[in-house]
Amino acid sequence: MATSLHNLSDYDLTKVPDASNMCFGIVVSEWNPEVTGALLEGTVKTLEKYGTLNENIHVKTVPGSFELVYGAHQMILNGGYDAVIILGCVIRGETPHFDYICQGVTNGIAQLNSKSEIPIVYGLLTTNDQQQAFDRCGGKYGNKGDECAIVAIKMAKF
Ligand code: DLZ
Repeated sequence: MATSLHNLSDYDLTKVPDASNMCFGIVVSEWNPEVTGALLEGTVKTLEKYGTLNENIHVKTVPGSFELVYGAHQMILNGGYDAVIILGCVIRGETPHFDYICQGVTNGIAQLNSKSEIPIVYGLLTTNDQQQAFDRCGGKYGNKGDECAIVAIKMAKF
């Protein structure tokens, strides 16, 4: 979770492995595109910063965050990736729908992670409003995309 004490884009540069021989799959949700676009930009930029070739970063889109689980599963089945990253943003509305989507995605990704041979990195922003999302996709709390890229590199090396 991002707080004033923890910026999503802050990490120890010396502890990030070289990613030049790594290949990553990214699944991005089309809902809240101004947020998920910024998450994707941060993820790709940080993967490339540590050496991943652009041609080894494969991006697929899905209609909404609920479809991220299916998208990640398909990428795993396709093979060839060192890790798969999911990126989405669910913003609380007036109905309990928010809770069902967040729970569905979180449980689905956790289940996939426990049986998959490659790690899946959880880049789902779950916020009460749009401003909280903007604060976490390149705003005052950094970019969760940066965090996901670093986690993916570290977990690929694990
Ligand atoms: C339906 C819905 C709603 C209300 N809100 C969001 C959201 O804030 N973020 C998001 O990524 N997706 C949302 N969706 C779409 C669902 O994730 C899903 O695509 C549909 O329920 C169809 O399965």
